[in-house]
Amino acid sequence: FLSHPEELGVVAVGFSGGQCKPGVDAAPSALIASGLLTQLRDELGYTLHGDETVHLYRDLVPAHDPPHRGMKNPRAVSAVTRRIADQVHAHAAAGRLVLTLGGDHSIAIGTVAGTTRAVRERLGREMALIWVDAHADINTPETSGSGNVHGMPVAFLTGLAKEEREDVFGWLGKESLVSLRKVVYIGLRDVDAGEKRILRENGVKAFSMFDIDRHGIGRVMEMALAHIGSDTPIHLSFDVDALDPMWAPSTGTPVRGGLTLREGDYICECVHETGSLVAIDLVEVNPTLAPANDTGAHETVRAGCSLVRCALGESLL
Ligand code: HAR
Ligand code: MN
Ligand code: MN
Ligand code: MN
Repeated sequence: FLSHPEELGVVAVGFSGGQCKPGVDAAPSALIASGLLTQLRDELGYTLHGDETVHLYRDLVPAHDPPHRGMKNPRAVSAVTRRIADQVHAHAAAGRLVLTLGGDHSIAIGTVAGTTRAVRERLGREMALIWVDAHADINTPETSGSGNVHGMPVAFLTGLAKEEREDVFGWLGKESLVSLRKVVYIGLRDVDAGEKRILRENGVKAFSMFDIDRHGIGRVMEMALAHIGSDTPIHLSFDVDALDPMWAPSTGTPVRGGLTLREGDYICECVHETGSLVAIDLVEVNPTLAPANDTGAHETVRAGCSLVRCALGESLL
């Protein structure tokens, strides 16, 4: 689906307004400082587009941003994700693979809107979304208990949550939405009651940690990719908290009982193997949160780099 599969559009997003803990905005710099982009260029052979400067989008964050429908920082998250959508769209429209380094998971409102629009325009087809996460991130503003928008991106991206106001996600048009039938979850283990109801009522394909324990990650990936069907462009949105805190402790909302690093890498390898990957997000790495020991941040960054390299084909012999 890519006219230039060896070209990588990189968007580094230092944004944390979709949740309340500072520090997740420092992730792109930490990932880049640990050598991720150099490895992609020198070892995996990608040509990189876009600069290595980390966008902070400070000019887009309004001084006064009171809650709207319970959402925190609604105008800031809306304006930043709208800008990200344009950045990602420009790379995808040029036929490049797109790598976005977050930031909290609210930024996926921008990344997925950008790719889904480009895929529609360029190929005339619908895109699939693989969401790897401990959380479902499908709260509507009304079902959310926290008001944090990083718990809502899938609801906005599938049209479950709608808003008229242009400055609060009203800019998300039909062309930016993904069908709920084309969303597949992997790694879920902390899903709110309202979210469970949404998943059930809409028959959303979801593989929880229970499914992974029962069938093994190999069989789960077969089923996940079979649901999507071959010949469908895939956007992979990977929340590092899908990994067990043993591997990725430095993240805002760690949940025990998660994926091993090897299972996470395997998910990325399988998606790469399809040849259908058009974009990947890596989000929720927070290098300033290192519970228990000071190697936690380093380990989390290393795990994030490994996931990205696997999705971009490192393991291919
Ligand atoms: N479900 C909870 C909420 O809506 C927590 C969700 C968020 N945490 C994340 N996203 N890291 O995956 O607030
Ligand atoms: Mn080319
Ligand atoms: Mn998430
Ligand atoms: Mn999560």
